[in-house]
Amino acid sequence: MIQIKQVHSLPKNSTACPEISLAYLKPSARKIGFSYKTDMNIKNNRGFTLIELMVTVAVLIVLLVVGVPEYRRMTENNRQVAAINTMIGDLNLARTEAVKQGRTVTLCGSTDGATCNTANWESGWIVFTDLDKEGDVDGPDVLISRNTGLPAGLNLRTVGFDDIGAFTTGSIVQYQPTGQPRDFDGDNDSDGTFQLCEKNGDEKLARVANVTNLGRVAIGKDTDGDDVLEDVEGADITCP
Ligand SMILES: [Ca+2]
Ligand SMILES: [Ca+2]
Ligand SMILES: [Ca+2]
Ligand SMILES: [Ca+2]
Repeated sequence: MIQIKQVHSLPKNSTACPEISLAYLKPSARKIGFSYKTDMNIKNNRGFTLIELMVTVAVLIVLLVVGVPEYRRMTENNRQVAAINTMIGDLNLARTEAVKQGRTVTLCGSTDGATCNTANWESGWIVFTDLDKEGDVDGPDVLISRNTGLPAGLNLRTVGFDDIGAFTTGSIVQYQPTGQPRDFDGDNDSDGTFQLCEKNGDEKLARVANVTNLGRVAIGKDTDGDDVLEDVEGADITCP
């Protein structure tokens, strides 16, 4: 412990504090004080030891190995949920408008926002009142909703719905004023499934929206516990 026993005399009436005024210390004491301060600086500014550096790098590697895939999976999951929820929203909208307006409402894959021209729903789709049921926005028909396409890396396709007229299989669903999907071939079976898949084709990552014969929409379930959701008929879906 450093004790300063000797100081120069202070001028009379001085208010300076001898304990902090180095100018009044003897040169030897000033030297000791300077040395102490320098030691503190050295202690505060010392760098990492090799072990500390290795521990830090190891922690960073663990964070990257564990955290990056988890973050990517969470991002993909959010993207899938948003996409299938958008489709479910438009299915419910189409059904509601068909019942409310008492006319057919068509929902179909569309790349141009005006015509039914694709079964690849990830490229976009439209919802519109369709008085003549011909799958085109003409006469009194009104465009109700339009989706311009899903993020890259996703497929959205249908299975099970009736093939309607000359349209490409799986490209069109028509809601009747009863709220049911149109039964084009009269076999009292008009349900179907929308399945959202990653383009890598992994069924375990897919999302499913099932449309019943009554027109109700429900999220697909996995009743057999194999991590693959099932379509409206109860079969595991298959990604394209
Ligand atoms: Ca029409
Ligand atoms: Ca049918
Ligand atoms: Ca069916
Ligand atoms: Ca299953």
